[in-house]
Amino acid sequence: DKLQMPANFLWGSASAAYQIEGAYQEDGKGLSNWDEFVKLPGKTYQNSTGEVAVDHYHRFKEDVALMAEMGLKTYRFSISWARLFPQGRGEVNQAGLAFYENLIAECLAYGIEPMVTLYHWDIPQALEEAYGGWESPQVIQDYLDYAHFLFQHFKDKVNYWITINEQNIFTTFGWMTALHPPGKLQQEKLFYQVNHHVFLAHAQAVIAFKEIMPNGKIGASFAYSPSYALDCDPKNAMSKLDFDDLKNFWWMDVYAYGRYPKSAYQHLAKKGVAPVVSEADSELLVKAASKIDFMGVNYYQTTVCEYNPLDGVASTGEMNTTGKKGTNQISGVPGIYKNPTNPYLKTTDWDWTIDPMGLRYACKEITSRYNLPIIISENGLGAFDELTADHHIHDDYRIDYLAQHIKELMIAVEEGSDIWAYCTWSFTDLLSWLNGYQKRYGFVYVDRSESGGSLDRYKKDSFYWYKEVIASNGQS
Ligand code: BGP
Repeated sequence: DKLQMPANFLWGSASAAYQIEGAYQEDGKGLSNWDEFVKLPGKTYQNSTGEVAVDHYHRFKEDVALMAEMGLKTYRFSISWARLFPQGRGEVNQAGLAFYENLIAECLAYGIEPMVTLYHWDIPQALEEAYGGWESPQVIQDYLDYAHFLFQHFKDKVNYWITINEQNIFTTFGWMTALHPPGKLQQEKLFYQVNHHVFLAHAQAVIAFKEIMPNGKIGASFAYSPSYALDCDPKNAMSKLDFDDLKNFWWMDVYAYGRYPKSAYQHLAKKGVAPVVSEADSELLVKAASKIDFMGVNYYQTTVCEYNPLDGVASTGEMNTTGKKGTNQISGVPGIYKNPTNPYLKTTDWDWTIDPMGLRYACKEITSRYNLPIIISENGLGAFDELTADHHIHDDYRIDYLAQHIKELMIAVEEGSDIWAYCTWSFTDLLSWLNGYQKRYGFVYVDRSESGGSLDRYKKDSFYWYKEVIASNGQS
């Protein structure tokens, strides 16, 4: 029997406001933390910024027309909080709102289901300055007001909502490895406190949402990197268990159950860095967990776990941002785990493992642990693409990557996972946060480099291929 996707399966593609829109100071938009962060030299590859990005703000009609030509069923994008609320709160900026109204109308006109991410890493700078952004519990009310406004405004138009994109990544990079704003290093206690605020903001939004749109669908998108124990040495198996509690279940358990994994919490409490969880917090988190509709999964790679002695490697989380293989650092926490390379897997030029079966693993794990439907909200291959003289991009490597992942996803469905959507990262090429414009993910090539470009769009070979995948519901 051939593998099959459900008839109403949402084949999609994803993006995020800062990486695509540009127009960073237009029509009354306020600045975000990222607008400020990229001004600091050396933070991004060749100091690339999203000031212009791929100018989606002005070219969204052209981009959505390309989506329609491809037959895309859903388009996942994020809203720039500071475009809507330049001060982070208060009066809505009508011109900013009009952009999203038009974008959503354009999608709906072509029968493309909009999937909206409320927060994809760009917090209004005004809130950073007012009270330190996510570091203060004040952010919870402001995020809720922002979310509430959007739920009310788009309740008849948007069915799918994602509260927070990759909470684990933006908090780790922001407060542990200093790679993202606010650029803090090893602030472990603050890191867990910030996360607690994000969880509470997410939970408040979920509860508010269900009152406004009882039939709408809401969840968070988690960057899930499933882990494998290096081997059957019990020490390594234990390191995998601890790794999962600290790096995966710490987030997914809160979304799905409303509580932190117990042994990880105890470990962090002993260290004096666990967040304080009041009874009211607990109630709120449990209530929200009972109301989420799906687990959003951004899947790129898997991890290997090996026991790490007390005097072992302590990583700062340095990353390969050049696309020159082999510049990745081994990460680890002394006394708990380290993450050696996986000899069975190939890697991308940015040293990310390529593991299609890991996607099936992720789905099965979530299905058995949480019994929730799943939306794959991101998956894709970052690569150098070459535009030929006659304007083609022969990205057979991307086709190969996506085809293998889709096949594993279909097996996951066969094996019992309830998967609603598959969004590739990304539709057009766009800014990679730390890796500039040379690391490309799109079906549509955008002529731009760190220094600029015509911004013209060209369909890659993968564009025509995915179009067939959608038309045949995964059969080809
Ligand atoms: C995810 C983010 C996306 C996107 C993607 C690719 O973590 O949610 O915004 O950037 O990763 O990552 P990168 O751009 O680092 O290659």
